[in-house]
Amino acid sequence: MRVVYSPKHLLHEPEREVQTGVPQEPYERPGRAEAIREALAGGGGFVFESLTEHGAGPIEAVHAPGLLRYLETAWRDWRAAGEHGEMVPDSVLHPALREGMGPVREPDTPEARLGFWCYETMTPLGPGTYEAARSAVDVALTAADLVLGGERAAYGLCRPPGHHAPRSAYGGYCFLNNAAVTAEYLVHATGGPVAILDVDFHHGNGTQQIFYARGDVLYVSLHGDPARAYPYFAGYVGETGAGDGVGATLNLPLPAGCSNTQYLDALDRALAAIGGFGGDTVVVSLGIDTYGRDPLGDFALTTPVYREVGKRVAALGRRLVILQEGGYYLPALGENVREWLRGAEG
Ligand code: SP5
Ligand code: ZN
Repeated sequence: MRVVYSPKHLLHEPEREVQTGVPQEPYERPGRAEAIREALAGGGGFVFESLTEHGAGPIEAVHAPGLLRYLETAWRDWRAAGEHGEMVPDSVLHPALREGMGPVREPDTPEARLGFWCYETMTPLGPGTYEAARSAVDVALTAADLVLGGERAAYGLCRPPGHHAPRSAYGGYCFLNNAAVTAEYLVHATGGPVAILDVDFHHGNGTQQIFYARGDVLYVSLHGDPARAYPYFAGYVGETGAGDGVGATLNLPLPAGCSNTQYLDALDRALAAIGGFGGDTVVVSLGIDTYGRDPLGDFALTTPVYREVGKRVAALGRRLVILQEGGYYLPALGENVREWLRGAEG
């Protein structure tokens, strides 16, 4: 299988992440993508490709132009205002703050703009973040190009990940929604509908939000129940889409301790929904934080299940654009990704 990788992800190097007020070593760190790269380079017939630049157009097709402009200028303006450390907001735009008062416009000062665009404290923005986030989108779109060019499946080693970024905000270690940009790009390129299968441990609230009222992009996710797991405020069963998108969102929340068998049963439900939806291309948001030892997940999956998951997804008979999302247990991350991809090759 072709693998798209760029060393530009190394430019995003968080120093810490603040979880419930406690600063700690970042889980989302450069070593993640390097562990995956090393595992895939170590055998299994993976062929590495570098990225092709696609410009801002495909990004602005799903994100607010203001978000992209903000990410591009944020670090420079922060420094110009005399700040030094990486950027974490002290105040975010909670919807209740302006309940009944209509929208607020983007403020002018660096700290106010930060709380306007970023929705939590675990996703610091640093000097190289923007360039890395742009490279992750280009990695994803280059993988899509390989599939449009005739490959049955291709893998984009995206970092930073993307599925928590909605149209007009960033968070959840995600700045630009690589999978959403790619799905929209594929809708335009193929003229047909596109399905997204999100198997990261966390619900892809950003991807769901972007396509919630769209009937031509199906979003299906298996994840830890948001009643206990990040992102808490999206991913419930009752969320099935709005307007033209009614029926084009399917959430399958799963319990703590979820076993391989329970997981594969839920996967079969997800695949049945995708099979019943049109289109010939599926974007996979591939998170490996479902692994039993992952520090951010609470499922009990073991390494052999990943090959089986890849195999069942490939059995759909659709073209696959597989994009990396989460996965934080480095000793097994590369092997688990490799098993998934080998399964997907059939
Ligand atoms: C792409 C991806 O996998 N993003 C995951 C973002 C989740 N961030 C960590 C959430 C941690 C929840 N808080 C734990 C409380 C510890 N006191
Ligand atoms: Zn995740």
